[in-house]
Amino acid sequence: MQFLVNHTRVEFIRGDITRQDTEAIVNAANSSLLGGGGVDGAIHQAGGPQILEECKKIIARQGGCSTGQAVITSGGDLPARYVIHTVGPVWHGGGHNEAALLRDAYCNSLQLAQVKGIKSIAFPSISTGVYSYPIKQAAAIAVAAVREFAGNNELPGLIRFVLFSNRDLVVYQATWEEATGSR
Ligand code: AR6
Repeated sequence: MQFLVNHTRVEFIRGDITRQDTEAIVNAANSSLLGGGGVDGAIHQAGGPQILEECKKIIARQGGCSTGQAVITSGGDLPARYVIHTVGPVWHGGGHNEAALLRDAYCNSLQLAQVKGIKSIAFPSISTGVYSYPIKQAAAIAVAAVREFAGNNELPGLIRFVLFSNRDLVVYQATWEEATGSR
């Protein structure tokens, strides 16, 4: 499914983010930036050691990445030229600023992409795996952040949500349709 918001195409697909040929892909990382499981593990495995080397330089410079913030490395051996590493919140029941922090993770990733002049970007479903954020609530935040950003900015011209399961894809698409009244 794809939609146009202002100058930006927004797509929803089921797939593996490491296979995307967008200029940047987003990693659902943790604050250490040293890798982990899920998307993070898959990206470091497919992208090779160069990504971790660059993460270590960022750690030396700024000591990791706080929740809601984003940093950028090259894509190593990946088809994508860049990886934007962002840290979503761990779900603690919803009363610990999780919604604002998840929104920050999307907005700061998009902002960083725009500053770098990146034309296309792919997002996984941040925080809904190991970090246990309920998928419907996470999808509502992701969709709202992307819609608002695309409404106010020309770049990136393509924003793609890459969902790992069909169930997640259905949730994200339905959330988009509810938010926009589109079908
Ligand atoms: N492509 C697209 N989506 C994927 C892929 C893939 N290759 N692999 C998994 N997913 P998670 P989080 C989906 O746990 O919740 C790591 O250890 C997955 O099914 O990767 O933000 C980090 O180092 C789920 O829907 O990220 C952190 O410590 C979504 O990606 C922590 O996990 C996010 O799941 C971050 O947890």
